[in-house]
Amino acid sequence: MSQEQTFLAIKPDAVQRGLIGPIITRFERRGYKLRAIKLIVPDRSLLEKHYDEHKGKPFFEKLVGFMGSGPVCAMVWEGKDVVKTGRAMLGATNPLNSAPGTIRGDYGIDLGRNVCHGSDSVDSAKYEINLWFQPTEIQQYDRAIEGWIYE
Ligand code: DAT
Ligand code: MG
Repeated sequence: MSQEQTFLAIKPDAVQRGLIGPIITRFERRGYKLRAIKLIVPDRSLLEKHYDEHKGKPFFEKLVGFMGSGPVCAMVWEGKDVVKTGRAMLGATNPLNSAPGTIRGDYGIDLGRNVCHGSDSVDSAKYEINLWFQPTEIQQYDRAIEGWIYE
């Protein structure tokens, strides 16, 4: 079983709206394991690296300004296929196109307030986890319920 990891960040809008708990609960209930979590106001240098692929696009400055406007809840989640499943749980980038039942589809309306970030590939997850977390901030632990989640 491949126990991959993904990087999730609950964005400043969702932190302000009290959505940290509901978002974490969805991943916990699904069976995924929380490996790291912290509240952080990301500085410009971190955000430029995080959103490197969008540098030069018309929305880049607004995006970086928004993401640095307050605390973000940064997390590492682990489990089978968690990168792809995490993206499915988030929904489409634009909340108006996100199906009900997804995080963005249940909690968001505007593109620039789309609640939560999730890595889009295993490679970008590795890059983002390394960018946002020190190795000592990522916890290794066993869960007694593992056999009730995975066959
Ligand atoms: P995602 O967050 O689903 O991976 P993305 O990587 O394409 O989406 O874009 C990063 C963020 O930038 C996205 O969550 C919201 C914002 N964004 C994307 N496209 C945009 C656009 N056309 N106008 C304004 N903001 C945009
Ligand atoms: Mg993206």
